[in-house]
Amino acid sequence: MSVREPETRPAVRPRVRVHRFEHNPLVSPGDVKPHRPDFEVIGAFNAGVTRFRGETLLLLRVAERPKSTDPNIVRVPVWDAKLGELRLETYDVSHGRFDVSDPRSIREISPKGRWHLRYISYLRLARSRDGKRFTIDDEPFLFPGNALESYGVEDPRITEIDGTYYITYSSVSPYGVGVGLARTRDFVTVERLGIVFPPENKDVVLFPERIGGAYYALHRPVPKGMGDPEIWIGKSPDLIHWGDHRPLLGIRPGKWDSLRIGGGAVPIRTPRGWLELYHAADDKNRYCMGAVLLDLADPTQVIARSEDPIFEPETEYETQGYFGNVVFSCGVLLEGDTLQMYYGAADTSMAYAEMSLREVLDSLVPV
Ligand code: MAN
Repeated sequence: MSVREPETRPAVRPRVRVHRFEHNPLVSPGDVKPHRPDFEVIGAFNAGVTRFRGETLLLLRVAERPKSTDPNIVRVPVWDAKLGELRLETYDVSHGRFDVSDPRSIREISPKGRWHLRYISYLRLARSRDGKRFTIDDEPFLFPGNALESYGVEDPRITEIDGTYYITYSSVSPYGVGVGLARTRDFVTVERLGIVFPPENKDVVLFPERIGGAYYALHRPVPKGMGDPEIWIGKSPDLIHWGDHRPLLGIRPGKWDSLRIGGGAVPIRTPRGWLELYHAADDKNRYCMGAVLLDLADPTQVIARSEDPIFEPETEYETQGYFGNVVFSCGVLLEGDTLQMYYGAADTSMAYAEMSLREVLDSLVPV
């Protein structure tokens, strides 16, 4: 005889109300001057955010490619560390020898064919007094500068610790995607501290304070063969050397976070725990934002998590673009009860939305 399980109904959770800024996007590719005249800006997105000397700073990921008039010719920009300049690799895609199914990359169809990015990304600052109208710096802030960054630097997160601003970013090259660490105190000069997580890893987010004497980071290794792209947590005495790694948060088959997940914003300390806003893609590569709550004294412990996304691509600037159906936040500020979310939309532009911290916390389901 089989015993029927009692029917478990999910508790009805209040939905989080999201208020998008009416003049979104905040920054579009057309607002950004390319770093050289023969290039065009195709994206200004996935920015890190912080407050600095009374201003809101966005550290934009700017993606540029060489201007082209011939659709059969793809020119791939690569930072040549030996020459100390960009080199353009040219591919004729008219003979069907290349896989161009993903607009972001190109690969020769052969057993040894490697992926190349069709653009190069670098980091550039935008500054604002009101958090909405931004003035973009004329010069890049962090441009690819070594062999481990030769395909670009992407998706920065900024964490302030004791007056120093630490920047983690994807460092993309033929060696794979690793995570670099840099620091600045003035947003004028910047010092690289090297690769802190080797390939393949991305989405590294540093906690803003020591916990029990140690620094903590969320990171996202990409196992090949066994395992999935999921969020891990690691510990460090000095932000450079990382260990005691553990899986923290997994994908959930059949749900909005079924394909891959990664840390998004710098964790926010709340009375109920560390609130982390993370991104996730489903099987259709649709990127949404959700949240997880971690124990204040031991952030390796998950307290609660979003059952449904709290924020998903809906508007035209989120569903259409270089890579559509993407909302991707690398930074959220807290003002009273308001979470101020800056986010990349469709790998094209930067946008802004607000939500209530209390509503987000109330929406989470204990795990
Ligand atoms: C990956 C990264 C992000 C990008 C998303 C969506 O997670 O390359 O930079 O925003 O994919 O394309």
